[in-house]
Amino acid sequence: MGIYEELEWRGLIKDVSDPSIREKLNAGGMTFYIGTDPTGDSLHIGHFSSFLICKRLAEAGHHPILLVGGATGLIGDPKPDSERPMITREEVEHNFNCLKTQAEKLFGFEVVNNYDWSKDINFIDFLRDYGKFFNISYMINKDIVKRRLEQGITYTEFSYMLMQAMDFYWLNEHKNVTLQVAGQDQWGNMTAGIELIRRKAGREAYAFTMPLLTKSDGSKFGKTNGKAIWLDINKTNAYEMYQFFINAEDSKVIDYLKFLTFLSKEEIEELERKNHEAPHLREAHQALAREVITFVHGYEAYEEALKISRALFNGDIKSLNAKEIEMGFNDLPCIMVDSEKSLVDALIETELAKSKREAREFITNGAVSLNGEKCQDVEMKLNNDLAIEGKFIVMRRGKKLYALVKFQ
Ligand code: 629
Repeated sequence: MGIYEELEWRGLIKDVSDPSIREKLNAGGMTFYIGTDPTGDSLHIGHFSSFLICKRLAEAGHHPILLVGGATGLIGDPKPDSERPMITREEVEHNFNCLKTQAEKLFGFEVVNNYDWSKDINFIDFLRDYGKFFNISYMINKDIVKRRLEQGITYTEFSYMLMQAMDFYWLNEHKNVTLQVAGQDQWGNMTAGIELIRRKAGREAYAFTMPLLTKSDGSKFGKTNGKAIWLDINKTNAYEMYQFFINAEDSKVIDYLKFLTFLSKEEIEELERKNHEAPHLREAHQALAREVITFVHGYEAYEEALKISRALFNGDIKSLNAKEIEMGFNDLPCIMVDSEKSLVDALIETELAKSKREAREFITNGAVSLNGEKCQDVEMKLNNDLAIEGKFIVMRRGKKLYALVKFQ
């Protein structure tokens, strides 16, 4: 199986600009690039799924370049539905630095910035040297532009495809880049680049797209309750990432393994069998969480996430240290306490109980536990003597409702 066939098996090939790409990918030795705009201060799981292609192609003997768009980030790639709000230069620069550091650390490949070669092109040169190669009818026939023409699109965003085309041209001229890879939403921008290289330099360049990862209902993959899964551990901790993958849909978990991990065809087929025969063991989900978290945050972070999730599952809160408690309960109702608070008040303030009467009832019925131990004392006072490392008391009401009491 060549790399092309492997990518095909993983479901990673959507559109190809030319059928000869199969041979070219299997032969190795191409320099290629994939780009992202610094619209935020961290990559997320959506970026991750497309950026992994760098490693896959590098392992097959190609040379990757990652582009972070310090110039294109100032303009904004048109979204299908509406114009993007402009972000400040300072913000773009800050985001650029964050993404560059993150991408280098994760993938270890060369990172370039299109601001370096775009910033000095003046408007007259731009129109004479690049604008002449683009026919307006070609530009307005691009899917994204066509969709935007009705609600409106500014000249600024309309020009975006030329900037990305100029990047491909520049990288082709200066770094011998002959291939661009991206998610399927980038097809129009990439083919504009191929066109520019062909007309302006008379050379052939190539592109292929990968499908975007989706959930079974067709919606975007990579969010839980509207929150993105970030690769920055300070924005999404390893335990949250673990929960995200462990809860992936059964019908999609094999697709995700193919997209997001380097497990081999044999290993994934084995997991597919297990997922069929013994779905309750969730081995495929485990493998998915393990592989992605280990890649992004390292094996120790994965083990920590696993430990937290086991402790929470078994109600064994006391086996966790303060840092692990904080990770595991990041999303929960939390109250700060200076020195002491009655358990009854704490239950009300965290909304685990609606009234004093209800709170007392829960306590006497044995429905309340503190750090995993049942507490039936209605006069109970919470203070940092009870807290893990003097910092946290985890309150639980019933089977599933948790809240955190944090001491200053
Ligand atoms: C200049 C800018 C280039 C080449 C690419 C770019 C960025 C590109 C873009 N990419 C998306 C992004 O930045 O907007 N115009 O969020 C995103 N990408 C990864 C995948 C994608 C794409 O980073 O390609 O398809 C989604 O995962 O939307 O010279």
